[in-house]
Amino acid sequence: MKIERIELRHVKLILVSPFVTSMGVEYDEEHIIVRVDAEGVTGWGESVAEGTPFYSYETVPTAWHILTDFLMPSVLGKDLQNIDEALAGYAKVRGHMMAKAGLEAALWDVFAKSKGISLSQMLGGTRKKIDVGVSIGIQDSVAGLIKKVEGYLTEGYKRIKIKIAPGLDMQFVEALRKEFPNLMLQVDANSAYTLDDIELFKKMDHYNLSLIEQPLGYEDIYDHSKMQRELKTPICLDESIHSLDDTRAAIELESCRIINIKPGRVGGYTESKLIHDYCASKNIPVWHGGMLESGIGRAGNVALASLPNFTLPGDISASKRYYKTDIVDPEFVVNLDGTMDVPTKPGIGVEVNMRELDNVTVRSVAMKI
Ligand code: OSB
Ligand code: MG
Repeated sequence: MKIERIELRHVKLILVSPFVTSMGVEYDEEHIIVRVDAEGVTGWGESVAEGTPFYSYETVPTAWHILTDFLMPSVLGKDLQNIDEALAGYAKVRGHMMAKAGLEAALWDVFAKSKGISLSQMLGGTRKKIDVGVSIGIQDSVAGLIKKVEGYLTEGYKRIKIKIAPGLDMQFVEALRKEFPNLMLQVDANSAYTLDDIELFKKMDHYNLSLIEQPLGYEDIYDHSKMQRELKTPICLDESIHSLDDTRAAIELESCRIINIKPGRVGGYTESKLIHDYCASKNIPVWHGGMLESGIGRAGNVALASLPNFTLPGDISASKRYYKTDIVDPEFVVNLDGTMDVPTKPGIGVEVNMRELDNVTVRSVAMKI
């Protein structure tokens, strides 16, 4: 495929409600939409670098810089036979996983569409529907949280994840477990704790949580191994895992028993698949994380989550849980049985709603041959 044109759009989507985590409050989500045109085929991807460097060091401006100055020039004008050729072209760029993943996603969409197959099929997906959960930000009150959870359970979601932060943790876990004894429940700390908080996690160990996500340092693997040793509940790593090598280190050190895969955090679908396959070989379940994506990124997440070792429900929720209007057609919906359909049409399998995309675009740039 001859790569003829690449366009970036800095988009800003307003969340339906503020998302509160140990990292701060988000009212809107800024990402980069990547469009690649090749031989009459248009592919779409989303870079999940955010407006702030709080989850990751990457931001929209750093990803924009890496994309326009290094990644886009390395593929533009090339006649690519496959995705690996594109990756080889920018292999010497270190880090900047979110920038890389946005471009790689658009290229996967181009190749899948050119072959007339769905992205799920091209990635090796085996499921027609995926199990989905919802990630709930820190609420003002326990009563408010219970109400939110009730609403999501009525919509069908299979499991609930709540964000926690020091002082905003046990009361929520205790109340939810009391109210919903059989609920599939997990917590995400986004690196807000240290090993000094071990007693708190030993208490949490009695509440039958499915997992505890990223309690310790955002680059840490070693301290998590010390904490995991003290707990029955599986630790799941998110922030600390950027590659297959990180995954191998974490599993060999027994730092976690579950891995959260986000293509943006590991540099794209190719690395995600390597991590997925390695975890499968070690009997480590994986699940698909989320970065409050628009429907473009979500479509890719749903396709990736259709691979066989994604055995736990993902942070992949309906479009309306995030945004009043999504930028794809049809929007993503959750079935009453807590599943989401994997698109079957070629590539990402949904159309981009150009009017809505224009509405949320803050700036754009295009490079042509
Ligand atoms: O830690 O999983 C996280 C959103 C932004 C940044 C980090 C995280 C999250 C979420 C939201 O938990 C998951 C979703 O997209 O629904
Ligand atoms: Mg997380």
